[in-house]
Amino acid sequence: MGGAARAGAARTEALRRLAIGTLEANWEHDHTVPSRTLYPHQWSWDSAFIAVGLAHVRPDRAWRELRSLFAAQWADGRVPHIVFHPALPVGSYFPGPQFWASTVADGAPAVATSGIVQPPVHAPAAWLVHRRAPSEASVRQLRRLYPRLVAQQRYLTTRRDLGGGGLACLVHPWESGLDNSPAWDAPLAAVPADLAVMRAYRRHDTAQAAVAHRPTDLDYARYVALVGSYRRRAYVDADLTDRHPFLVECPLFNAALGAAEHALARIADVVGADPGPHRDRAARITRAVVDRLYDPVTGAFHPRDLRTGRLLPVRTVLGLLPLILPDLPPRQVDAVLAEACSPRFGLAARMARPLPSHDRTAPDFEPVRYWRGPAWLNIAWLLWQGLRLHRRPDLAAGLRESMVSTVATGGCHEYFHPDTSAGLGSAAFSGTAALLLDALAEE
Ligand code: 9WN
Repeated sequence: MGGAARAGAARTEALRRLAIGTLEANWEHDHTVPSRTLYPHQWSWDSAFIAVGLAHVRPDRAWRELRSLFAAQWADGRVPHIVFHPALPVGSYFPGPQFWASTVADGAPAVATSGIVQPPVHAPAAWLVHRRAPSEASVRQLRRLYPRLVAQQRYLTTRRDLGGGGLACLVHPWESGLDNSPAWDAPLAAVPADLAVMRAYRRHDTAQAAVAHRPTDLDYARYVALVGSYRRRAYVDADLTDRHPFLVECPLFNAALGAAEHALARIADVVGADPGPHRDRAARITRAVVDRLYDPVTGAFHPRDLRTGRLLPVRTVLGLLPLILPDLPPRQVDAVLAEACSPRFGLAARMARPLPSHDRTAPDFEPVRYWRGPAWLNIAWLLWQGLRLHRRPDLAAGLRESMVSTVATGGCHEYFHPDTSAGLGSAAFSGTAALLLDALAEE
């Protein structure tokens, strides 16, 4: 082994140990907390990413992670974005269980949860966990999860199809996973909110992380107002179109919805169910993503604001994620690649800087504020999946190396400075650890 190869192997080993140690320290009896300080409960899409990473080291925990999340599924099929840990003291997270008051809603589980959802990345995650080490036990796990994954899809494709065009509609920016993305600025500005309201609450996040790295108080006033609007309707989706002030169709969320049907078709094959309906639904969702969210004029995907009926012109990393759809037509694949490789996002076979969460050339690009510029490993990982799916090994390798070197520079942080890769947010973040493990396994 030459010197460079030895250094490479040592880097891989050190990063693997860091990632495994982070996941171990964040394991909490039947799930992994995203961060002990900032996010001490269980989060929906984090758990899916965490399961993908755990599959490399503790497949038993990977299944446990998914099972514990789906144990909190509501009767209508929704998988809540937070499952609260009952033993934690009041004030360990805002907004906590008292604020959401889920247990009074019809069909909510006994355990306290939030009432909203996050991108449905769980079926592909379950499929990846199985594929990593297929066995009779993993087929049994798939069999248990399959009806729950189907119910999750049914909820999103029926009750949440508020626009009537075959896509799921988000009722809160938290549902996108990219909370304060500039994508949501315009629809959020229409949400009536009073900053003074925040005096009644204590934000937990700004006690743990720098204020300049987090959403603003005005953002939070609106987040709180939106939860209030949904909670007053007991989290019932019927009639939301007339009454709820935030209704958007997100390209990432809906690409995940379509990718989930593709994964379910594969899972159905293994568990002895009919994959046909999943394939049909997958094709319909991909068509709807293209018809409703692709703008031939800009050559990019944009979120749709159902309150105005228009596409939101802002270009964020959300617009690149339809690449995770295996049946995305070649024209849109080319458009996404052109957008990703443009100076806006800087994707390349050799990347000088990590993939940002927002257009680097935009005037409202903010390099340290959460989803308004910083680089996140979960987003890079999703795009990496898309690049491999659409057979761009050169770009996939460039992005993978960028993911690994970002963590090598910044540590196992929640997000990273998009120029320097300095670590930001939580310093021991499970999602980063898990997806790093997956990226390292490809070496
Ligand atoms: C609100 C847990 C979650 C992630 C989200 C990320 C952040 C929560 C917050 O943390 O959101 O859901 O309190 O800011 O934006 O993607 O799932 O890691």
